[in-house]
Amino acid sequence: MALNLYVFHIFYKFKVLLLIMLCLMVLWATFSYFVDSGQSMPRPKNTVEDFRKATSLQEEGNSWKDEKTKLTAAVPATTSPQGHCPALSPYLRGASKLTFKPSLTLEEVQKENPQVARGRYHPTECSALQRVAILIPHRNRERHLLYLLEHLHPFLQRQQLDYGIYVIHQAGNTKFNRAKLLNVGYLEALKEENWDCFIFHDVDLVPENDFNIYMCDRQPKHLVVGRNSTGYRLRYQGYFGGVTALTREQFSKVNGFSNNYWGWGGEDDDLRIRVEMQKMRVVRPSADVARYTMIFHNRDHGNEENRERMKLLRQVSKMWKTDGLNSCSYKLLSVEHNPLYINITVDFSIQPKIS
Ligand code: UD2
Ligand code: MN
Repeated sequence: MALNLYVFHIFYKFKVLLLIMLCLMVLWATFSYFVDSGQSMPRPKNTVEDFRKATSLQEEGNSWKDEKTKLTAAVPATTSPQGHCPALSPYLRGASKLTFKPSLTLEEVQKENPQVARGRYHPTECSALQRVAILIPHRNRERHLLYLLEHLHPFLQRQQLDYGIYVIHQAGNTKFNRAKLLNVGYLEALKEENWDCFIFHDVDLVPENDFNIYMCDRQPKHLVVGRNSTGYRLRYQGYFGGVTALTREQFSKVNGFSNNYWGWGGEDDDLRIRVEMQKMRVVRPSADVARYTMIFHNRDHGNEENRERMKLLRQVSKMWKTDGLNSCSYKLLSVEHNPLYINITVDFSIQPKIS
């Protein structure tokens, strides 16, 4: 009897153990199923991650999170037929190695861009999110202009933008005035299209990564965090030179650039002060996409350092209302619609130098 009881007890324990093992196996099977299916889920593509980085706006100082959320919500996530283009263009490639062929000609660049006409392009598969005017101040830098056009046209088309490229050419030998040329570009470009966004662009800066999106944001945007010649680091806190993007409203709110900076330097800092005075903040894309190659050059004749610039920079708060878009007078010599860009030629020699 005692033996029977003992055997029964052992058998009972064995059954419980078996049951526990069975439960554990079921649990294990269920767990590994979910882990497996988790792993087999498609991971976001690198490009998508890159884009998130590219569009995650950085600000000097305070948190930008609220604006960032609003911005993300404002752009559609996918392409609808004949609707808006997607926030993330499917044609973006990321970082590219730039080459500058010595024998390149304008005709070759034209051939490479058959869809560009009279300096303009717009995507046909969807309607672009912004109409963007690229304004390039220019004198005596034809080679740089050629390389910029070669790289910029395909770059902007990959971003699915409705864009126009304006080259604002300063005629004659008077001191170069980059800022005033850009004011002229803004005023003249608006005569032929109600552009949403303006990109103020040095002729010698070529973007290296097409995730650096040439669209405007809720705040003025500085697109050059780094360039080859400065080890891809921001030159100084508050630096606003090279390539900037302001909406039509942002630029008109600050009364544009000052017209009084003749020669090299200061005009970019003046614009930053104007922006800050209007309680706007400079934003930048992340450092890994806001990268440029500056084609090597020496200081040009006629663009010598402006020794007045420190004095001018101390007067911005006094001057900005009366010196800018509303006081920009110039002699317009011509507006030519070339295949790859619109060329605006102006003469500043009849303008008295105000300082
Ligand atoms: C820096 C800024 C630039 C501007 C300048 C001071 C960067 C990357 N760029 O450029 O935005 O603030 O300092 O004025 O920090 N240009 C001509 N022909 C000339 C002279 C100038 O076309 O004879 C145009 C051209 O578009 C050029 C731009 O003006 O890229 C700026 O001049 P720069 O390249 O000589 O000056 P840089 O490189 O120091
Ligand atoms: Mn330069």
